[in-house]
Parts: sequence; structure tokens; C-alpha cells
Amino acid sequence: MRFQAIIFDLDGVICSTDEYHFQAWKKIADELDIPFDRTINNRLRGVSRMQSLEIILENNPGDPFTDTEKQSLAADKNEIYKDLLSQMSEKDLSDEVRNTLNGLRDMGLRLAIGSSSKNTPLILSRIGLNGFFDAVSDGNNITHSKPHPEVFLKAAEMLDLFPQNCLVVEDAVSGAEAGHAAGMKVACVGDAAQQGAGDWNLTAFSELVSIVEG
Ligand code: B16
Ligand code: MG
Repeated sequence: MRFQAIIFDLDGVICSTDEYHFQAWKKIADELDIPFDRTINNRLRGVSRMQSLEIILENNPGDPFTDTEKQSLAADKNEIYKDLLSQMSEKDLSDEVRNTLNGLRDMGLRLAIGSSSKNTPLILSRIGLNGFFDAVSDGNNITHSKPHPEVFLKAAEMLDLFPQNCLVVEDAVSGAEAGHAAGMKVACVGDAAQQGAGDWNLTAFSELVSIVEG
């Protein structure tokens, strides 16, 4: 087999929480009269909460915000986002993703999460994947978010594997850059696949099986 482990991004790969990030930021931007659309939203994929806010504020027509005001806006966004997450259940894990994850595990691969999100534990428990992964590296154990490779290097370290034996799966261009900077091959889905950012650009999650078979 071509790899010993797969490190999955969470938002936009395992589940569609990327849409909830968009809705929550949209509400904050609308309240501030700042233009925000799905094209700008694609730049927020994989980057931290505070960096996402900075990207949104590039279009702020008014006076600059203080650091305290920015912290408060990010906290407000997270409350809206967590409210949206509270509606999630095991039904939000698609059959395709569930079956593919189980198939990859049956093939002997180790499976990990590499996400910039501090809400990773909450999301994994809502979709019924708490305890499923062999390692979880997320926004709570990193100091640099994607495109920095830290989150993926920490996941490989937790698995006790060399980076070159790990495949990253990403929906964000910043995440694909992070995987490559970590010395890993990258398979992309969604926006990053459309941008051609991966070594493989998938149209279906289940294509991962043939990639690892080589
Ligand atoms: P939080 P991923 C990332 O998760 C999201 O793509 C990105 O939009 C978000 O800003 C970031 O997590 C931080 O999320 O506010 O929950 O800590 O795609 O790396 O799984
Ligand atoms: Mg993502």
C-alpha cells in the first residue's frame, strides 16, 4: 500500500460544517455592513478563527476595530457557530464518508484528524466519531494554523509515523499547502480540488480507496 495513515481535515472533508462557518460569519458581517460572500468565504477555509476575522475585516468600510472588539466579534461568531453545531447528529455523517472510513480502516490504514478548529472535539462527538480516530490534532494543540504544517506534523508524531507515509485529505487550498509543507502527499475535495491544489483532486470521497491501493 502507498501510505500507512490518512490524516483528514474535518470541516469540509468529514462533515459539512464549512457551511455553518459561512452562515455564522455572514451574520456577523451583515450586522457590521461588511460585504461577505462565498468567494471570500473560500479564503477562510482551514485558517484560524482570528485570521478569518482579519480576512473579513479587509472589506470593513468603517473605522478599524480594537483588539478587544475583535476578540468580542470572534467570540460572538463562535456562539452562533456552536448554536448551528448543536443541531448536528450522526445523520450529518454521510454514508459515503462513513463507509469509506470503515473500508480504509479494514485495509489496515491508521486514520487521524488534522483540523484548525478548536471545536473539533464537539463536532466529532455530535457526528458519532468520538474515539474513532487513532490521533486527533486540532486547533487546541497548535500555535500556527494552516498553511503552516504544524497540525499535520503533530498528527504524524502522534501516530509515530514519518510524514512521507501519511496522506492528507483537504478541502482548503491553505490546507493542501500545509500538507505539502509537512512533506506529505495531498488528496483534495471540494474547493481545493476545483483549484487543482492536490496531488489528487477528487470528485468523490470514496476515490480515496483506489488512491491508497496505488
Ligand atoms: P474554529 P478545518 C477550520 O477547520 C475551518 O476550515 C476554518 O474555516 C475555521 O476558521 C477554523 O477551522 C477554526 O475553527 O473557529 O471552530 O476554531 O477545515 O481545518 O477542519
Ligand atoms: Mg476544511
